Amino acid sequence: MMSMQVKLTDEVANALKNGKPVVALESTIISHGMPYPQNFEMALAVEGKVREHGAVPATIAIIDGELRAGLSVKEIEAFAKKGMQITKVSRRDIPVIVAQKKDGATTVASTMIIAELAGIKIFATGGIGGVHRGAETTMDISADLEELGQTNVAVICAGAKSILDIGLTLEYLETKGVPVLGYQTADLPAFYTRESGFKVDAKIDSATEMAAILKSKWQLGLKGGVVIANPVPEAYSLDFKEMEKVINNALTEMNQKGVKGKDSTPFLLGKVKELTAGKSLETNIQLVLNNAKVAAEIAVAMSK
Ligand code: PSU
Ligand code: MN
Repeated sequence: MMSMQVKLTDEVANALKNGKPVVALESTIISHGMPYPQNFEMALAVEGKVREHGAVPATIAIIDGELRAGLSVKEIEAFAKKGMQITKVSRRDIPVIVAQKKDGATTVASTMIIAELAGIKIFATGGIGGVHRGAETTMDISADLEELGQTNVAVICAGAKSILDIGLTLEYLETKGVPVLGYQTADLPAFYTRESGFKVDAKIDSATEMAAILKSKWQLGLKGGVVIANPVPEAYSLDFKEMEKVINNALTEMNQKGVKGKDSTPFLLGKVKELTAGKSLETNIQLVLNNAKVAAEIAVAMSK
């Protein structure tokens, strides 16, 4: 089911045509999630990691209004260098950016949409968006969750950052019928840490079993995505209590400054990075690499 609506590189097109494993990667994490040049190095290292584990990477973005799966090194570099100047694009923003022939960095939601159009089932990233703390009054709930409820792509992530209300995020995913599976863990990781105090729906121990679950879901016509939570490697995990303090400070400053809407997540990510003096950046990079590896293994298992 390849689509004319997404422009693919030859490498990605050939892999999809021949049923070879492909892993989608997002571009908001490049332009809005990390500073240059670490974001550029990370994006290339993640592609390398996917290849090392037997799959073809397809970094997803919108360039000159075209939906793209598979970018050149030059294009990745441009997204890394331009950073916040590139529009952060979620589901609602796609038609504007396409019609106006602009560039867009895709979030989890819009990367899932483009991956599905291209015929890619497996997607690796850092963390998903979710229900924000205080959502009872702000109604700030990431479009990523709605997308997970309706688009058939599995997202391998390190859980949800505790800038979010993780308990409410899990409730929302349950309502939408989205399985939250732990890769070799019963604990839901909280991005920087291996535990959040919450449990996943099921602990799954191998890529082969993960692939079998994804196939069952979609063969049964159960529409929607799957969250595959893969904890940050022990050596890079940060202290939970310390991160709570940092996050509370970031949230206080956000509320004081009146930051909201689509600026909320990038603001909090930037603050956390600043308040941990860059220590969180290394953790962020390492967990994305680890997710790329597991995603490639699951994509390989799916293709068998
Ligand atoms: N969480 C992270 N790093 C990120 C993001 C989330 O730890 O880079 C990005 C992803 O692209 C995600 C988006 O899809 O932020 C969610 O933004 P919002 O909350 O505005 O939906
Ligand atoms: Mn939001």
